[in-house]
Amino acid sequence: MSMVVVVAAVIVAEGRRVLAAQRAAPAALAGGWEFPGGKVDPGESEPEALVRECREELGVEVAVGAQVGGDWPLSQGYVLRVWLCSLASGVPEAREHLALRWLGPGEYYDVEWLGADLPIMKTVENLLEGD
Ligand code: DCM
Repeated sequence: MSMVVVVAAVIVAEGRRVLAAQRAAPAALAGGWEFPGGKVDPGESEPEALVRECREELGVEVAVGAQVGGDWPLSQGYVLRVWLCSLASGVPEAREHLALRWLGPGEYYDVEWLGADLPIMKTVENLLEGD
């Protein structure tokens, strides 16, 4: 069975802040918070998809850094792959999300993370603590 790859960006800014985005759709996920991203298009590399999705959804250019873990489970037939990113230019705006929030240390769990994203937040917290 071929898996659909979804990529997501953990955009990290000064002060160990990470960008969380509140989904607008579908209804089952709306209101939940995620690391922004989306499906890889045919012929596109995963980092290319990450850059494109951040451009489309947030209006920013990102630089892709280290991958966070391997394959994160999503719903059946989907797998999530995640990278740390930094902002190369622009200020994120919610073009497709309901809202955006920068979360600093002590705030990482102030949003209702989607089930797939919560363990990623935990791993990222550990990574950033070690910096
Ligand atoms: N998804 C998720 N967490 C993310 C990114 C995506 O749980 N950080 C899920 C939501 C959708 C699927 O992946 O079920 C495809 O995402 P999208 O609709 O954004 O392409």
